[in-house]
Amino acid sequence: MMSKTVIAIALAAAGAMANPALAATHVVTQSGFTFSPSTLTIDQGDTVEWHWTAGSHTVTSGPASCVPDGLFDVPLNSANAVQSMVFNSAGAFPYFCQPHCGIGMTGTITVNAGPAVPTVSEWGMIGLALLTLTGGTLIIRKATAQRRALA
Ligand SMILES: [Cu+2]
Repeated sequence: MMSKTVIAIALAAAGAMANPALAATHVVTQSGFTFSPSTLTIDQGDTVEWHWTAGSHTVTSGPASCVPDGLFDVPLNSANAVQSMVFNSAGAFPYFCQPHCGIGMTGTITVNAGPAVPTVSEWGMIGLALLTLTGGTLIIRKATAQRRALA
């Protein structure tokens, strides 16, 4: 049934547009010789901010064996009190503080894969297909229904 397919696509498109994947910012605080929280799970595209409180530290990517893997390595000290990183790839990202890794100043950011979001050109094609199939009436009806549902 053509009309059911069109409605399904329109609903999916409206739903995705009403609830865009909002990137969040998470804070990891340096507390003594620990990162708090030491393990953090985030979504793809989220930002992690490391906040310094005292001493001289680093945020250095690499496993708890304290060998840098070269992904990132930034100071966390009075002159660099906030370090911010965006994680665009899914996976586990262990890190440590270079001076204090040996006494367990380590952490891990786990990045969950986000849902596949259509690209701008894909949205354009969906819109064009809907206009072609419906002459625009279905989109207007759906938009009106959505506004009523939100009110
Ligand atoms: Cu440290």
